Amino acid sequence: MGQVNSDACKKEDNGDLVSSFTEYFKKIKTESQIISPETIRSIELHLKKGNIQGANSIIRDVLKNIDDIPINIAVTGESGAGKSSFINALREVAHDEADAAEVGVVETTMKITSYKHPKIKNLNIWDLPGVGTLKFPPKDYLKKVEFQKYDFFIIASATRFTKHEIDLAKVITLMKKNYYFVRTKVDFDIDNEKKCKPRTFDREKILQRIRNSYLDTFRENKIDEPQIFLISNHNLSDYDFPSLVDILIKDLPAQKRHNFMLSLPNITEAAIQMKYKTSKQLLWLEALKEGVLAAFPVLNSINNSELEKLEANLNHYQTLFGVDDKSLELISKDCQVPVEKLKEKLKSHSLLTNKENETLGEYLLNCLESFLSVSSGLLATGLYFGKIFYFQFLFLDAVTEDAKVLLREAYSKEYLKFNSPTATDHDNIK
Ligand SMILES: Nc1nc2c(ncn2[C@@H]2O[C@H](COP(=O)(O)OP(=O)(O)O)[C@@H](O)[C@H]2O)c(=O)[nH]1
Ligand SMILES: [Mg+2]
Repeated sequence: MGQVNSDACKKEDNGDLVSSFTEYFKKIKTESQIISPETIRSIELHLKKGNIQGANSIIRDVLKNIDDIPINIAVTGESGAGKSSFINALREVAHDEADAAEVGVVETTMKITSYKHPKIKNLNIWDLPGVGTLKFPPKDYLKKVEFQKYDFFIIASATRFTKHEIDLAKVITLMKKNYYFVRTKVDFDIDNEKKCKPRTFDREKILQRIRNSYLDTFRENKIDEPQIFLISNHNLSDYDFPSLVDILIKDLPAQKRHNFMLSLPNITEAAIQMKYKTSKQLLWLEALKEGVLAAFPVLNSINNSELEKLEANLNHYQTLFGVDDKSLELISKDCQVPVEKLKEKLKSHSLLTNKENETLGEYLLNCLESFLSVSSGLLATGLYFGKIFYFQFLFLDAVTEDAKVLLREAYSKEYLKFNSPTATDHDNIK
């Protein structure tokens, strides 16, 4: 693709810039945009008037806050409801890790504990004792737990929701905050039914029956029919957890979505895709902020300082997408596959290692050429970004693909473990 190597391309053109920006953000559903529709409109307006500086200054302001914006999630429910397990699952922390929330501990005090997300530094999940534990009226309870600081409340239960919890939900609404009822341990209900009534077992019917039983309680207590999410903390990808995540993202203000989406565990391809989409939006904004070039940059020479930047960027993406060395070691232990075998399946780990008979610059350029030829849009925009951004787009694609490959591998290992009596015969990745 001669286009990539070419040095002299189109002139800078505001028309292109406006339409590319608008086109790009129009394609993203409003509920997953990481900047508000008003901000998008005002950037567009500046671009239309040819005021690139004005547009850049808005983008700069947005980007300044996006990484540091705090997210505080409250998880409340009676002892045994599965709060600690839920918090560990959200943070992708195993129960036996040092900073895990302790599971199976009976709470009798008003102790509130906060858990930092291991990768998203300003995301905290708060483990709150149940409103019924100390028999506080909901208003006093909310005052005690400093309700203002939370973005939303998860009200968890493994059985029925008590009158205290339903009243709490009403007061949370009065305080203009969102709450979500989460019914944990549905795997338990499903397994029980399967064992007790193997012949008439119908998973969907059971889930619907559980859901309906709650809707009746909510109706009786005169609260607007809220959604209830049935989940298993032992298997987040199953049941309603993915729908809960979709709703949470939609309900969050745009500027909080980026960090929240990045914090999600890699439980499904859809979750990985969400991380990809949010990172790509951010990269577009960063590239625009740095300024658009009049010509396509020369890509096949990379100096040391650029290489350092690229390495840091690739490591950052690998960590966020759970394909860094540390994560691979954990996966290797779980799946009992050597790290080196896993790496053979992944793209991102070989991107910055030296190649024989080829300089790193030439190698990356080749990767980039094939990447740009399939990822329509980046060149079709008529916009040219700084050199580093093309590599970042390439890295982002590679780590996304790697995360999906690992998810499939992990799933196939689990599948083999549970379904094949001779699982060990198949236990090596081919
Ligand atoms: N089967 C199943 N067990 C769960 C689930 N969530 C939690 N548990 C178990 O329920 C018990 C109490 O969980 P924990 O997270 O400590 O509840 P907490 O007291 O609300 O923090 C522990 O033995 C957990 O392993 C779930 O979704 N499914
Ligand atoms: Mg607990």
